[in-house]
Amino acid sequence: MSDHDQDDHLPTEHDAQTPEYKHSTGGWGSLKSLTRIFGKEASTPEALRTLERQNKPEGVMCTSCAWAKPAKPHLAEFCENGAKATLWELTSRRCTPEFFAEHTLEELRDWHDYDLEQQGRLTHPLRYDADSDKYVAVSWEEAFAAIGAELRNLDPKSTVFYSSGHAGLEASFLYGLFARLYGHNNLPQSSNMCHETTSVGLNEIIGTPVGTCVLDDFEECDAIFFFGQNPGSNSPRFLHPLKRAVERGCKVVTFNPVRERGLIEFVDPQNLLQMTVGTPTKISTEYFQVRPGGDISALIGMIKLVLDAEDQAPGTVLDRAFIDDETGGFNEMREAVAAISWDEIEHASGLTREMLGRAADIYMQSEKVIGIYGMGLTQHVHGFQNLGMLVNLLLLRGNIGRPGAGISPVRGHSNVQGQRTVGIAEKPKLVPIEKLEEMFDFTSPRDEGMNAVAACEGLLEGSVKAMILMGGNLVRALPDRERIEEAWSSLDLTVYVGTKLNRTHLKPGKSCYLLPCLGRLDEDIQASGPQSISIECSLSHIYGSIGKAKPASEHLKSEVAIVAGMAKATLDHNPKVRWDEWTADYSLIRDLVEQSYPDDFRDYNGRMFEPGGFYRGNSARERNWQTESGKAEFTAPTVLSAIGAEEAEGRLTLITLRSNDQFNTTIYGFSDRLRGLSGSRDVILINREEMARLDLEEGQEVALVSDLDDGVERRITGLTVTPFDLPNGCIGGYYPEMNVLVPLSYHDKKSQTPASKGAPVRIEA
Ligand SMILES: Nc1nc2c(c(=O)[nH]1)N[C@H]1C(S)=C(S)[C@@H](COP(=O)(O)OP(=O)(O)OC[C@H]3O[C@@H](n4cnc5c(=O)[nH]c(N)nc54)[C@H](O)[C@@H]3O)O[C@H]1N2
Ligand SMILES: Nc1nc2c(c(=O)[nH]1)N[C@H]1C(S)=C(S)[C@@H](COP(=O)(O)OP(=O)(O)OC[C@H]3O[C@@H](n4cnc5c(=O)[nH]c(N)nc54)[C@H](O)[C@@H]3O)O[C@H]1N2
Ligand SMILES: [Mo]
Repeated sequence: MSDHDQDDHLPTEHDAQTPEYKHSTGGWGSLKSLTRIFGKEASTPEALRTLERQNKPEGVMCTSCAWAKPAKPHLAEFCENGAKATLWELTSRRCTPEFFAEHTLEELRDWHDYDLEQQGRLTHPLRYDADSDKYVAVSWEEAFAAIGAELRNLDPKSTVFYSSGHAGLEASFLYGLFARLYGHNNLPQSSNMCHETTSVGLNEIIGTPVGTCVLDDFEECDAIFFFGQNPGSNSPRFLHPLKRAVERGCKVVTFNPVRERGLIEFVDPQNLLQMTVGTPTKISTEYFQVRPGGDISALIGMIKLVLDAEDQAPGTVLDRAFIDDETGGFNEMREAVAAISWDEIEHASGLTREMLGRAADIYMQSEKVIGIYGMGLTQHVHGFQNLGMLVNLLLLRGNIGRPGAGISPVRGHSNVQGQRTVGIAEKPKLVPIEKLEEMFDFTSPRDEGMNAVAACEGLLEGSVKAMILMGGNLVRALPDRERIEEAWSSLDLTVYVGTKLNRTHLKPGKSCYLLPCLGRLDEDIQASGPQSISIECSLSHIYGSIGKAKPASEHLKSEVAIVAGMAKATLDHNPKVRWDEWTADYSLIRDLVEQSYPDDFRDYNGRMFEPGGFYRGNSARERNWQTESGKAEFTAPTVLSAIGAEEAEGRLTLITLRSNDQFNTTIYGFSDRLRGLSGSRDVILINREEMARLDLEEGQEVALVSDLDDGVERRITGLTVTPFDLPNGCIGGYYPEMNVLVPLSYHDKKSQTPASKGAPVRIEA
């Protein structure tokens, strides 16, 4: 079957690909998977000590997802994936200059991504030597001086400073400041491929770029509507408040083309009684396998039914006062919805009127409703309309801006939201530019910088000359991977700040440095003593985090120190800009953040270790709508599906999925335990009816080709046909393997978030 089964370092727990998984999320399955990783990652006792402190007040904040950390944590306040991330970072394996002396980059490019990261933590700053095609050790001084010299030679506007959402608020604030002092706003971030639809969309319609809920809302809500977010794999600690909500009678209504385990049932690994007796908690009251992109129509259907109910019993269903006082665009939305027929809705959503009636009934019977969503709504060409329809539904009954209700995007990387809060943004209007200019006595660039898609376009056309990556693995994570990888080598300068070796590091620009940083779990000692950092979660709370693990090597530097080192070597002296003092004492950086964002970060240093984090507030939660109109805006639908390509004979919609055994481009193993799959990630998932229609056999090898008519050939071969319960017309595959097939130009209309859940493809037998 798979090419990985023979590998001895790979999991052997589920050798066969069994689409029917019998066990719940959490429970023994997750403990077993953890034990497997713990052995495999060759971790240290340090790792166990770290896990004990994970996500607790005065502890260390998980490096995995961005879910909130409760004020009263569990004894073990981490999930399977948080533990994996910790073990992954605290491995005892080391990727040293001796390793690089033995391997050219050309040779390493033949390795599997998994094997690259398995070499362990990077230990020394490295310079790429083109003559030998190898990385060689270099001193920090030499590296900074060379990077500074290159940057001084380049036009700042031709350089790009990327952040993956790993680095803390302190390093991120300095990184954004460095970019602006140097002369650009080219600050793309991982969220550009992720929740940019949220940042742009929610901002336009309710005047906030982030969600409006806090943890307490989950203790009060009567119903949760879940669209395209998979907590079992991607934010497992969320399963605890979810389970508590269900147990006190809250209804959960789920829309997802895949029947995801964590949304069906849950066994609490922290609850010994439940583990031994083994009765799982049923999570979803209703589970609808919507067609990919069909959420717009599903929501239109529900909105229609709510409006009908109001017509039948006027004054009993809608929150009229709220709609009149707080919102705009209701009538336009109502007319647009009325013009759409049930046939259209049923076709586009793949759901019947009766099913949507059940969902609408739950909505109308519930006083307090939360709308949850993730990549299933954001990564679409009409992602904005997805969000618009969900917000419409909530606004009808005043479900934004009161306790127990609201809209809650579940964010990805642990500090992805926070980085945006402190200035990682390509749009200067999102940053207090004037204040920064005053504080640091400089003139900041006012023109809009590049987001991830614009940076790729610049790379392809040759106008981008340098890429500095604060974390991330962009040649894997970006759409149109093959074209991007090819163009990458033409860069004049590439600087990679990371913890472990990845594919992108094997693509050097003409001048290239690989700089190893401390991870968040590592002890960070600077001139004034041990340092702490801070992060922001999905629910807009800020938490201090203290790493205590012994660093992988004495040569590592913190991200703060690396940003400062590069900046000092690049910029002219400015007495207001004190890189050395800031590096010596991060509390001084927090003072600067507080000065720049006084409302959000009041008494930052004083409050950062408050149990449960401190809340930086949210305007929409207070019904203070910071939109153009000053109101919350209804959105009139203009499309029936979020998919950007028309339906056509033989055309299928590809949804790219994550397994519970990966964190983005980091692949921990080849098991997708919660979906009952394992062994290989080079598969296409497809239902048996489609298989018969397309004349495909289980286990057959096929190729997948892009079916977007843009003249670019995109193809992946050697994929194994694997039967899986999905709606007709769509297939599933794994991210990042499938990124070759997601076209760069195929993205959300407003935010340019790549449409990774809706790429048009064709199967070639
Ligand atoms: N273990 C683990 N945890 C992670 C990550 C990881 O890779 N691994 N990544 C982190 C990051 S950066 C992020 S952004 C988050 C991502 O977390 P999620 O937002 O959960 O993202 P995905 O798993 O990509 O997709 C979510 C769900 O969308 C469904 N879906 C696909 N298309 C559609 C559609 O058209 N409509 C609907 N309703 N559903 C659809 C899929 O079946 C899937 O269950 O997770 C974070 N946490
Ligand atoms: N087709 C498809 N494409 C997608 C997605 C999808 O669902 N489908 N999802 C998109 C999403 S949501 C996202 S967020 C992006 C993610 O894309 P990326 O930003 O590329 O994120 P990661 O894969 O998390 O980056 C992993 C690397 O970060 C480095 N790293 C880890 N910890 C640290 C640290 O503490 N500091 C530093 N400096 N480096 C560190 C390590 O070297 C590691 O190899 O991919 C996007 N691409
Ligand atoms: Mo993400």
